[in-house]
Amino acid sequence: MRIHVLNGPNLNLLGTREPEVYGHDSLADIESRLVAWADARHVRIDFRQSNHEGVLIDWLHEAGEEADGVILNPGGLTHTSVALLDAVLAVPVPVVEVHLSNIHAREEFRARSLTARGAAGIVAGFGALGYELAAEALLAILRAREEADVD
Ligand code: CA2
Repeated sequence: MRIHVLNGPNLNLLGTREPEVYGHDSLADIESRLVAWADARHVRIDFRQSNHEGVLIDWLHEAGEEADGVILNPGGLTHTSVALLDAVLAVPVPVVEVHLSNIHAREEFRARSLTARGAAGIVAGFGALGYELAAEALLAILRAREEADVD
């Protein structure tokens, strides 16, 4: 199983500011935790971050060809990007959206996720643990699909 984990704008700053909202972990800490989770399950993780919408779109297209599933934290683009939603909808593999913070318990504009319309599901509000929960959900979806294919 190969999971591509794509992180959007400003998530490279994690751990430096707003720890009360996003926690103390850096993105590198989150990656290490997720890779440890994945190693124990023979899952391969490709973990990336970009501040650029077009790069994230290219990576989603790439994941559609190379990965079995995607975990996506679109950052602020969650609430604004129709182009990113279109890319999520175009990807033939399941995408699970993750947010460190509970976007429903914050400013009103964060409660709406455009990208979630194309996602298999979303995980929000559990900090770094959310990435493992998203991976767990993705694995369950992929295994269920495998079983359905075998039958
Ligand atoms: O909760 C999440 O994971 C978000 O996707 C994070 C985005 C925010 O725009 C979304 O509404 C929810 C922002 C990430 C910015 O992270 C920073 C971390 C430290 C300092 C500055 C920004």
